[in-house]
Formats: sequence, structure tokens, C-alpha cells
Amino acid sequence: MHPGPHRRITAEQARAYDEDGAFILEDAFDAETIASVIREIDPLEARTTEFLRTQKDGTMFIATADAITFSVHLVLQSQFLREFVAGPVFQDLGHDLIGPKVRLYWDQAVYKKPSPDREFPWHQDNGYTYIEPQAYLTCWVALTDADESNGCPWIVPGRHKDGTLAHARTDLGFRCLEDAPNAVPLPVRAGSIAVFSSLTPHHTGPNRTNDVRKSYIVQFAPDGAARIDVTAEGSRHATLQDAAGRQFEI
Ligand SMILES: O=C(O)CCC(=O)C(=O)O
Repeated sequence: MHPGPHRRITAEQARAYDEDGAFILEDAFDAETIASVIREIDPLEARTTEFLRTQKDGTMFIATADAITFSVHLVLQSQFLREFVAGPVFQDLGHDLIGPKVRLYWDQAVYKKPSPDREFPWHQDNGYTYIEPQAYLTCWVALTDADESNGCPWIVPGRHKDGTLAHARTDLGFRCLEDAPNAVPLPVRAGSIAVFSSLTPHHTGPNRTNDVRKSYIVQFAPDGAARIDVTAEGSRHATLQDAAGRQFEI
């Protein structure tokens, strides 16, 4: 529960986070800031796309050059993005939803290109890499307007309360739900953030427009969070998430 006092979110947003697993922080960034973020990310994403084109069918696991790209750990390559993710908006969200000592856990740009048949499967972020504590914070920053026509996020309200679900590997990504009758879309305007828990099942639909849908996903975890691996013999191994240069305190 996140009873406050809060620095950035309203009591209703705290309730939505706790009960539904998500809310939208509207207009968190102005157009000029978002234009600068895009200017910074576009050339890095172009390199990701170029690399994918060297792979068979332009594809590496969940990424395909002409459909969806994931450009990870951009803070290692950009001072501007390092400052962006450590700025007041995320400091406040970290304070309100995680606690006093917060680290960047992960950052990646996801560019969804025109691809009318390709969805990104239902998953929890903690279903990709298992972290403890299981509930950390995902901030899906819209760099372009995202709605049902171009692949905005959808969530299943309330399912974050069930912990980390089993995920099956598919060609498009890990999947924890086949379908979700109670799902709701989260349209996000450029500059706004879909804020959700790492335990909130979410997916994004196809991009049926002619333009690239751009997002920058930044995730925050409490200091001390660790990746848990279990060996074939069943022993648990914890790796602290404090990688030099990218998992810094904000
Ligand atoms: O932005 C997208 O289209 C899907 C990305 C996503 O859900 C994720 O990286 O967890």
C-alpha cells in the first residue's frame, strides 16, 4: 500500500496503483523535453535496427528490425538520458511508490514500427528476469501518442496481486496469459507515462498506422533488489542489481 504523503501522485493514482496495478501520469514532460529524448534515442535505435538486419530474418528473439526493436541500457551511451531518468519526475515516483533508496533497474527504448499483425504478448516484467522484491516500478514513457491504433499498453487490472505468474516462451516473447477478457487499454499521450507494477500483466497491440510508435521504458527498484537464479541442482543465487554505470541511485 502507498498511503503517502506523496510528492507527485494523487491519492486516486496511489489507489489505482495498489488496486489496479497501473495509472497514467499525464503530461509528465513537455514537448521540448520529449523532442530532446527522441533526438537522443533515434540514432541509437538506428544502430539497433542496423544490427538486427545482420541477423537471420532481421530477428533476434523478441526483436525484428522492421516490426519492433528494443534498445537497451541507453543510459550507458547518453549523459542526457542519464540525467533524464534521474530527474525530479522519477525521483518523485520512486519516493511515492518504492521507498527512500531507489535505483534505476533497467532502461530501454521500444520502437513499434508499422506491423498490422504483430502484438507483443501478455507478460509481467518480472516474468522476463525474476527479481526480488518482485514488485518494482515500470514507467512506460510515451514519446509519441499511443492508442489502440498503434500499440498502446493494455493491462489486466488487479492481477498484479497474484505475484509472478508462469511464463511460456513464444516466438514473440514470454507469455503469461492467452487472452484477457477483463483487459483495459491505457492510451498514453506523448509526454505522459503509463506507470505500472512489474507484476501487472500487460501487452501491446499491433501498430496499424504508418508511423513508428516510440516509447522509452525506465524501471526502478529498491536499493538491494536482486536477480534470483536457481541452478539445476536447485540452489538459489542472488545477484545484486547495482551494475556500475547503469543501475545507479536516483
Ligand atoms: O512497448 C511495447 O510495445 C512492449 C514493451 C513491453 O511491454 C516491455 O518491454 O515490457
